[in-house]
Amino acid sequence: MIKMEIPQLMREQFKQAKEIIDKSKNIKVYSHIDCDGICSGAILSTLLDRQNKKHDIEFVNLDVLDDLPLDHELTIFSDLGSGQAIDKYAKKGQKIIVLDHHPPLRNLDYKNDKDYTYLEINPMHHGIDGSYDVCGGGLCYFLAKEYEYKDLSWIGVLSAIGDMQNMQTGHFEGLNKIIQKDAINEGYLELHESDINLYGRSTRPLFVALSYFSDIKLPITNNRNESMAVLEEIGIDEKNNRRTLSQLTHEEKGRLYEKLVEMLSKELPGKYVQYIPRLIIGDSYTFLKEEKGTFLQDGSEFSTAMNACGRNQKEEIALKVLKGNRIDGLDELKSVSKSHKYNLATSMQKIVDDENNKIVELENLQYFNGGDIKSEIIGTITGMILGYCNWKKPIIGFTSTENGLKVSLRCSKLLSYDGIHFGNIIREVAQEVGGVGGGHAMACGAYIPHDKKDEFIEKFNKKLIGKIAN
Ligand SMILES: [Mn+2]
Repeated sequence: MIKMEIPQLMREQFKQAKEIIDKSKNIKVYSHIDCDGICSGAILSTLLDRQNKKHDIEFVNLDVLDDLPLDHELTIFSDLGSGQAIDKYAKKGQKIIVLDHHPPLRNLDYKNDKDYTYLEINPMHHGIDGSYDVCGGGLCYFLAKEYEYKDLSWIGVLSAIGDMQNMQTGHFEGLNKIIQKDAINEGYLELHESDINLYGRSTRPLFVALSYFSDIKLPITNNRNESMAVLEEIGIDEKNNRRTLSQLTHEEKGRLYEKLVEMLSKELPGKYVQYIPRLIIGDSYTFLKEEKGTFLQDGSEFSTAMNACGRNQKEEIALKVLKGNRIDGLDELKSVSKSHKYNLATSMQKIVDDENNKIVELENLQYFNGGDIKSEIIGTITGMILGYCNWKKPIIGFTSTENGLKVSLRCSKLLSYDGIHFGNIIREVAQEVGGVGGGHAMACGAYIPHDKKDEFIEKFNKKLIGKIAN
């Protein structure tokens, strides 16, 4: 593959952004509430601190952006803005910078006829993929690099992990590779190429980590006894020393890999067999400046903690930790993560126990009613439910909000490897029923009118005809 560089025009845009910041005194940053958005905000805020620039930072949902009054000399939007009418109320002489990787509404020439300054940096204006090559935090890092702040590269890597930029191939591509290389060179990151992909590689006993394998429902999925039996069978002495995945030898990891391949081969229809290695293997990331054995060391676990903050309106805690506070910031982060886990577990239990909330399976999809589950966690819950139902079809969860019915979709990675992009499908179907939607290939969502649920399901089911292996 050809090595990707930042295109010349984009390079100039980063220089312009720096000039705009250098000349501004009164600055506001709006960023998104997920891991990528929080990392973006942390990079920008650190950069502004180091320039002695006073600034406010606010983490927001996309829906507030279309009617936003602009009250500052300079407003910076990160990980959002490209798809919203953010400059509706821009006044003469004001300045706007957008650093976003989502599909842009406006083109590159948009700024030319305005009496305010408008600079939008979006990879899609330069032929660069915003799903796999760079995300919001990455763009913010390239701006920080204009100031020589390469020490912030690890936050760029974390943002890309949280944004699932490596989901298709198991490793980073494009501009993300440059950020990864900077983080390694600066001594912040250790890359483990083609590791076994299990969540909790150094914080969970291996049999527990294994029981969370839920992309395809296997005998070990949600079954700790079976996981222990499997480890016993392949000679990994589990009972006596309760090791984590990261403590296994290379040879033991090899045996575990073979066993997972064997189990998956039994479950998968022929057309999916080619994807088995990608389901098991992927790069893993260790942050070298974090304390050994803590959850901040592992890229996936760190990003989960960032998302937990976003889902519980505690972004300021995540920001504090990313900006360096590992004392009370870390304690607060632990307690948010803990109560988040508890909320997920109790919400899950409600659905599993409730007779009225049964999972309904149609020809090409399955769905459930989330009842009063908070809209912030319905996506995560939907992902967890996937481990209890038919992995060959996507699972859709619904929950009621004051802005309409929130829809969340999750599916097995296999469906996206096979070329289905549910983010694009949900956008189309949501629009057809008068809603809005979008997102990733295998994790996405929408808001639709309350009375359009049946129509949405019917249209969605029809759209998938011929795409799902039954
Ligand atoms: Mn993002």
